Order: sequence, then structure tokens, then C-alpha cells
Amino acid sequence: MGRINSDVLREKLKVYFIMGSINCRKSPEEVLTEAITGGITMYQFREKGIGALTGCAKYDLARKLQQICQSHGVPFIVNDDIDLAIALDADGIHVGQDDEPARLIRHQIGAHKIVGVSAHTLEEARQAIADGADYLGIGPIYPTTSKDDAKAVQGTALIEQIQVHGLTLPLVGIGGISLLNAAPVIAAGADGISVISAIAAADDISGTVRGLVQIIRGT
Ligand code: TZP
Ligand code: ICP
Ligand code: MG
Repeated sequence: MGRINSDVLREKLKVYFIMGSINCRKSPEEVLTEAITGGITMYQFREKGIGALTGCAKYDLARKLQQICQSHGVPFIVNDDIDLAIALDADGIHVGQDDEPARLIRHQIGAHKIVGVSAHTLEEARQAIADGADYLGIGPIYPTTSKDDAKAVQGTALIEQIQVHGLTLPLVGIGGISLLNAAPVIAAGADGISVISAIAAADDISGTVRGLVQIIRGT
């Protein structure tokens, strides 16, 4: 099996929900189920930050959320944790610049799995592509409170720069994206948006996702 088709991946990146237990105001299972009802196209399990689960509790939650994704045909991606991604036979993994190099991640997880890499500069984007990434996460686009060690806010500048330099890998914008500011991210050339708090902390999770889907699909 070879690498995922990039047009198929672009569809899955449109409304890419990221969540762990600390992002939720009700059970993660409920939050994920409501987000799927609203129409998320991909999900990333990111169990990180103060109070995050570890060990067996982390594994058990990941397995439950993976089963919810599987029963609805939504790809399940693991943040950072290559051992967990392999143990669960997840659909893919997302890594940052401080994690294991993407080249090693690709080697460990196999050609047919989805590998995403966070990039904050054109150079990091080029390196991720050379290392075998399938898509890039570009951000933080707007201010965010969901990541303690977030880099400087960059707006849509890098997304635009990536197009100008002819890099064609699928990409999502991330960081502070909501119903109010998602449209410029797509206008800048991103295939989709990646969102934690605007979905996980919404009063109406499925309604918020439906709104984001409409913006991304341009209707
Ligand atoms: N990487 C860059 S910004 C960010 C991550 C994981 C957090 C995004 O969360 P939110 O709540 O959508 O701003
Ligand atoms: N981009 C994506 C898609 N996921 C992340 N966890 C991140 C950047 C930091
Ligand atoms: Mg990371």
C-alpha cells in the first residue's frame, strides 16, 4: 500500500477537530459524537496539558474515541505519541517540530498511514515535505489559549507564502479559528481548518460544526 491520495486527504482536512479530555466541558465521548453529528471530516486525539490522562487511562480513552470514529467513518489521528498510534493501528499521526523527526515517524508508522507535521516557516514546510509528510498544520493563525507553548501568531502569511513558492502539499490552518474568522484561512489557500476550543467548548457543538462546514464548503 502506498501513500494516501492527496485529493482524498484534502477532503478529510476540511473540518479537522482536535480534542483531549481537558478541552471538554462534558465527556469526550459526547463531545466527539456531537462533533461527528455536525460533520467533522477528521479527528485528532491530543491528550496533552495540565491534568491530561497518561498511561492506561490515556490508552483506554483513545481506544473509545477511535471506536466512535470508526463507527462513523471518520479518520482517527493521534497527536505526538507514535507508540499509541501504532498500538491502536490509528489512521495516522500528527507531530510537531519538537517531536521525533517526521522521517523517522514515517518509517515507523508505514507508507499508507497519514503523517501530519506542524510547520511555522517555509523552511520547516519544505523539510516536512522532504521527510514524507502527507499534510501540514500551519499556525497559530490567531491567538490561542489551547496550547501552552504556541509560537507567535502569524495570521495567514505562511499559508500564502507556501502557495507563492509552489508547495502543493495539503494544509490546514490552526490556532484560534472559529465561525467568525475561518473564511480568510480558506481564502489564503488552506484546504481546511483545524479547531479545538471553538468546537470542544461550544454550547452547541453540532451546530458550530455545521456552521464551519458551510464556511469551508463556501455555501
Ligand atoms: N497548535 C497550534 S495552535 C494549537 C495547536 C495544537 C491550538 C489550537 O486550539 P484552538 O483552541 O483551536 O485555538
Ligand atoms: N496542526 C495540527 C493539524 N495539529 C496539531 N496538533 C498542531 C498543528 C500543533
Ligand atoms: Mg507535538
